[in-house]
Amino acid sequence: MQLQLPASLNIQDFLDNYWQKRPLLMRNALQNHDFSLSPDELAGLACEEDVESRMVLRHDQNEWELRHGPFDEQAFSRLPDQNWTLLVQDVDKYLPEAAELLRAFHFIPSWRFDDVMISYAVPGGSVGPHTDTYDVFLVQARGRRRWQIGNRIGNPALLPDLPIRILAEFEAEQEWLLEAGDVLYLPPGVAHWGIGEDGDCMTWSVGLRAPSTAEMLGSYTQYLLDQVPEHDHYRDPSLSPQESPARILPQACSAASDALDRWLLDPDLRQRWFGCFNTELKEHLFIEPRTETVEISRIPELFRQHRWQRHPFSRWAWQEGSGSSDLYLFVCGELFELPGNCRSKLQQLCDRHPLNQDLLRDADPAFLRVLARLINENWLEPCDD
Ligand SMILES: [Mn+2]
Repeated sequence: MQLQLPASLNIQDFLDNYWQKRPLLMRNALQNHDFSLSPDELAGLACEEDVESRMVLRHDQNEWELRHGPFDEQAFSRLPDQNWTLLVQDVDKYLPEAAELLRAFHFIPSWRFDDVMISYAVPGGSVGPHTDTYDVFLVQARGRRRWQIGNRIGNPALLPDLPIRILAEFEAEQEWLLEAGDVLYLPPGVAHWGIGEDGDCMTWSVGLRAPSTAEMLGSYTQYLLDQVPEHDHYRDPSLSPQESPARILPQACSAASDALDRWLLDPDLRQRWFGCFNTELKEHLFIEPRTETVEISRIPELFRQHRWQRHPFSRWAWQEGSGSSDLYLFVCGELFELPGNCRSKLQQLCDRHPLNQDLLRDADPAFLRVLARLINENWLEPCDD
């Protein structure tokens, strides 16, 4: 299943002219997807311990309440008829039909996706006008939601003393009523406000990952700390007696920056870090390794017995290597190095669903060794369908 862009637009046009630039409303863009998940089933998910969920209630003009899940059944029985919404994060990790939705957006690199968040809203229900720092595809799955969008704003003023980020000022520049199957794309920073219109309004939000530069710097320096040997220390440039012993000469500064740059600017380290960083799991998502480990010799048998899939929590990416190996595979924050003849296998492993015995045909032993690790970590698992 694929996203149906408006007839006048091909994928390249979309990427050139809209992606990260301007909003686009796509009517009937996802007609055949399985959106049968009911509000009750969503509420059921919101009651589960490991699932991240929240509820937003609007009591008055500027009075908003945020409740955190997990919820119990009682929490749902005492809600008003209007002005509240339930949001459940990471539904793609739990429901195959939500994971399937991500594949409709195959034209965006898969490691850029964060999650599918599903929201249910009663009439008037919303999280208020706000901006996000990432791209989002808002997919109307059931019922109708009224979307208003405003300007793209850099650093907007927020209403004070609220548990959620709501814009102090919001002026709608465009307004649409989305019906089931319609998709609204929003780039980062566009003010938006989506309000439930009917009693059965469900929106599936496909959210991208956009780490802040501060977050990346923090992660990269942390990564470097594990690489830099302890015996690497500051060393003086050639010294001469100084008129003022307290003065820091430019040569001394350069010596320090050179020492830092050797690590900060190392292209191979940056490349390795970027792949690991982008495939790290969110903290609350944990994949339990297999209790009984699998040897390489058993892999053919396991692939005869089952088809396989990447664990729904797991994150995958690959790159041409720039250091000791031709290819780098990144899974859940870990790097695996492979020789160049594994390229097409690697691509299958990261992109195909489900995986079958094709994956093993003429595979290099190095590839099979990696497969055994992936199976033992449970990053690859048998798939039931
Ligand atoms: Mn939003």
